[in-house]
Amino acid sequence: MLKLHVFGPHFGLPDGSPFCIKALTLFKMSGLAFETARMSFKQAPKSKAPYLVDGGKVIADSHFIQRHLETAHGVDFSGGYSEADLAKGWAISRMLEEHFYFLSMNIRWLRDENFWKGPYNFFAAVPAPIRPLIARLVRKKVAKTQDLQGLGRHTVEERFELAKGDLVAIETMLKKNRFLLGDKPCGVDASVLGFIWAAECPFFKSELGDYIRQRPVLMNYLGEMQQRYFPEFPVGK
Ligand SMILES: N[C@@H](CCC(=O)N[C@@H](CS)C(=O)NCC(=O)O)C(=O)O
Repeated sequence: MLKLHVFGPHFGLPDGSPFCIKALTLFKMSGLAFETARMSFKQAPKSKAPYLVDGGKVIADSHFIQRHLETAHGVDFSGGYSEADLAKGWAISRMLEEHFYFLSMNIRWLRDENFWKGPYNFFAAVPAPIRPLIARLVRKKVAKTQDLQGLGRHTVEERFELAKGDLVAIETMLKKNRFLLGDKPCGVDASVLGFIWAAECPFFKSELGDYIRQRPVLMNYLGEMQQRYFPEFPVGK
């Protein structure tokens, strides 16, 4: 049995991590039977979730999980789109996963009002007396990552402008199409769903969430994808 290791539902979303929502969506698109299990940092090959256990193999990273489903299980995530369209899809997924993700993460992890009611819950398994200490240490690591990566050195307004640029790019594509590349969903939609949904999450106080909620094209897309793949997790709740 294919076992996908994730963090689990949080904040009204199918998972606390956009990468895990992406991987869950890929599985739902694939039609393959699978189970989910809680991730373990000891087992995770790259100390990150999601990862997939398939027989004796452990595959880390949502991209390599997708590739494994394609090569070992014959799943076609191309949606039949042309090479040129799939190239756009690749660029959009990298934009979301290597750029937008960090802008969104900054809002959740580095703002007190969001951190203590949000990501702090990820530390629930840590013994209570040292929980705040461990959480602060990890939060420091997140701040350092943001600083080294560079996005953390911008002002709040500059980060918002950059994130909005990503959202406008997606909205522009969605104005012509029901799904990112056309009238049927394909692999890149798993990524778009994960990252836009996580950023919209109304549990957090976020200018990105407020912005997305004012964009009917993005909200309709989120609603349609959620209904199709996660009917048990209504958008905006
Ligand atoms: N490139 C990876 C990124 C996965 C990732 O960054 N996961 C985060 C959660 S959003 C994680 O597990 N972080 C734990 C850590 O870095 O310690 C993928 O596509 O799966």
